[in-house]
Amino acid sequence: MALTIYGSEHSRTMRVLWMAAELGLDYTHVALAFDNPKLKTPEFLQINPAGAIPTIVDDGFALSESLAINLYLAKKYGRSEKEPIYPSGSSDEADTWRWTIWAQGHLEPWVQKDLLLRDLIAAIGDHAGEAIAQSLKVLDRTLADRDWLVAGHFTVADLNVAAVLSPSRSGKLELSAYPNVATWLKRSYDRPAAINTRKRFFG
Ligand SMILES: N[C@@H](CCC(=O)N[C@@H](CS)C(=O)NCC(=O)O)C(=O)O
Repeated sequence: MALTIYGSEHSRTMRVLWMAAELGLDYTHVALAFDNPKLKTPEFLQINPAGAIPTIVDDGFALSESLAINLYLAKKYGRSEKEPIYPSGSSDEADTWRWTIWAQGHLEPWVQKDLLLRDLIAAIGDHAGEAIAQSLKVLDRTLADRDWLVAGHFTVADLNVAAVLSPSRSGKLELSAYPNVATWLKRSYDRPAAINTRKRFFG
């Protein structure tokens, strides 16, 4: 197996680095920043026509989109029989896709805007704040009766949603009204693979 992960740890690539650690994968890390001109060279555009990170090449197979990469890696390399990181069974699998698509489609756009456009929020009203509150309410309600989102144990669904709410983002959100989200996020980021990946790349 030869896996290369392209993308700086100061980007969405961090969620892929976390997944690689959960899976105990060896990989080559090419830490290109989001504004590195190499992303727009013909060589890089061949592996990701969007010229963005993260991108991986796994035994010659190129894939982009961070959450899709995590689904792929979890499905291909998740080995645990007891608590597979890529859940078995079509309903748990579908629920995992659901949480991933939800994180990408509903949560991330507003978390991202909240981060990047904080100074413009006054101009667009508090729509971002309201949209994030709605999503956090959904997540908090879901986590009221469980420790993990799917299958009764930590899965790629938790990793993908927690990664969208990474400390650099969620640290700027007021989570006191969402205690289940706060404890679940802590539980997720207290995992050895999360701690070790953050330590490895952020010191
Ligand atoms: N939805 C994509 C977003 C990829 C993305 O926008 N990556 C940023 C860095 S986090 C980037 O490479 N920006 C440079 C560009 O798009 O030119 C994912 O989750 O991977």
